[in-house]
Amino acid sequence: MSDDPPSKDDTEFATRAIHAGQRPDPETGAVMTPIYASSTFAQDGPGDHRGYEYSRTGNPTRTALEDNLASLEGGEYGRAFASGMAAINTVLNLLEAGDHVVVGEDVYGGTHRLFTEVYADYDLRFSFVDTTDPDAVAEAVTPATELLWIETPTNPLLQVIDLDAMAEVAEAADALLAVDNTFATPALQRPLEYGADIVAHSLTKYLGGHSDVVGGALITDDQELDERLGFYQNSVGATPDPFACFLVLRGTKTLPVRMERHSENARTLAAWLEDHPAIERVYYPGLESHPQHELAARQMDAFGGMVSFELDGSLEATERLVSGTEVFTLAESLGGVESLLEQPATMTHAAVPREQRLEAGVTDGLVRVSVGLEAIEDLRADLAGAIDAALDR
Ligand code: P1T
Repeated sequence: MSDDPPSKDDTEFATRAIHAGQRPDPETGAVMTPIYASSTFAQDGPGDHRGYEYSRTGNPTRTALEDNLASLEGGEYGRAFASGMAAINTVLNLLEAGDHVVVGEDVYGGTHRLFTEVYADYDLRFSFVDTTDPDAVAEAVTPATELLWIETPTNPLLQVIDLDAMAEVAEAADALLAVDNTFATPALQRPLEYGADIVAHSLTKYLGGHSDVVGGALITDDQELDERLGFYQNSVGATPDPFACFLVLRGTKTLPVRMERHSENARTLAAWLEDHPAIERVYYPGLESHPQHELAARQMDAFGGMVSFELDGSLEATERLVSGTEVFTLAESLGGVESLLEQPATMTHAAVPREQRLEAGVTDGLVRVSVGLEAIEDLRADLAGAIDAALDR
């Protein structure tokens, strides 16, 4: 047996969260990766550089983040972007006019908008389908299908999509499978293990974890695909600055610990909501009543921090509820240490046409909560008070 310390690439997830892509600065010993606030890099001769030329193309702080994210997703290659939408946009850059994309009908409203209001004008075609039904997904495939785009769990209905089944459909269609893993994070689910070609993230959420940075990422195992993504990353230029990369790197160090507590708090809150007489329906993959609970238990290491529910009351009562909390803040976004709540119909999914939104199950009375790391007793008491006040009880 060798006495050598284990290579950091072979270590467990919690260790890689802290160390992957990083090492003490060789010159100064700085333990934290420096914020390389430099737009350009000196060359020793024309074209003779030390790995970096210009910060849109590459920056050492960004490289540390990209390597860290790739390691956490179990992939070879990571690319960081200025936002989640910039990352998603880059996947669509791979397509050509006339190509067809099969998309889950329950996806982030901004993703829906990018597909239908930007890329439809470039003659890309989209079919929105119920991705909980692999047969429906297979039936939506046409000879022009080049991409299958899914989220799991979905935003905001927390549907869980069978990654094995999606990889099978994508392979049979000779199409790429891209999975937006923002809600689960690699701490709970690693889509590349199931055969996904690309994993997408909004780093703004759990990976950043502190609601203080906007960013995005793409991870793949395929070198050629990574090179194509890198070409668009550099050509389009929606890249993150080194300070944003530093903040996300700081966030990923505590990701496993945070996800454990987010999941614990969310599970307790979801179970309490399910028993509450004023709550019509609760969406949380950790509840046994969730239609894909068994799949979630198989595919995820824990059930995450997002819960949605429907109040047994009017649209006005729902608006009073989301406006009436004190610990939960009424705001878009998710995945920070603090608890947030919002009404998807008027906020995160307002860009989805009403009829399509209702068809997908995103009702006017739906409330989405991002369960933070506060004491669960305070979260429960806050929601209980807001529900009573909203219903005038
Ligand atoms: O906001 P941005 O970093 O550009 O990420 C977009 C995005 C992509 N994918 C998913 C699953 C998302 O939830 C988001 C952003 N979502 C919100 C802002 C929200 O409140 O749902």
